Amino acid sequence: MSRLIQTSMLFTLLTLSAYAEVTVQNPWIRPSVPQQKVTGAFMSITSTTDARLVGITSPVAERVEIHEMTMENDVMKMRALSSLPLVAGKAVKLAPGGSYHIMLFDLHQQIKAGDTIPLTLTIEDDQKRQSSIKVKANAKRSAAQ
Ligand SMILES: [Cu+2]
Repeated sequence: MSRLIQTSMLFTLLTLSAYAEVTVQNPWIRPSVPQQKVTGAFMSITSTTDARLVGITSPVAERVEIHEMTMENDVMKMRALSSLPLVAGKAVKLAPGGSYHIMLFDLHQQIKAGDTIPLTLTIEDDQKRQSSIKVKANAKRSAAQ
């Protein structure tokens, strides 16, 4: 087989197996006080192709959940989602007071303002292939700080 054909076949394989490219902007986390066991994390996530955020882990927490806020009988309620859809090219905002946020449970340590907290996001594309993205969330009291 000629080198040219080999190269073009390789290129085709790479193109077919391209994973969703995901960009995370301004990841941040709320500082905690001593003994506090739960805190929230926020960010904006954009995928180049249709995908889903299917899980999050962090070394600082026993469990990390994706939460959705909904209005039920005039009361705001939150529930854990098994996955969060990421529509191609559309930024999904996880923000205080918004539709979605991330919650960390059973914190192993206090999170102090100025800390950098690692989070690993698991993304599943529309062909059910998973990839992970590591982000560092800045501990601060608001998105703007
Ligand atoms: Cu929550």
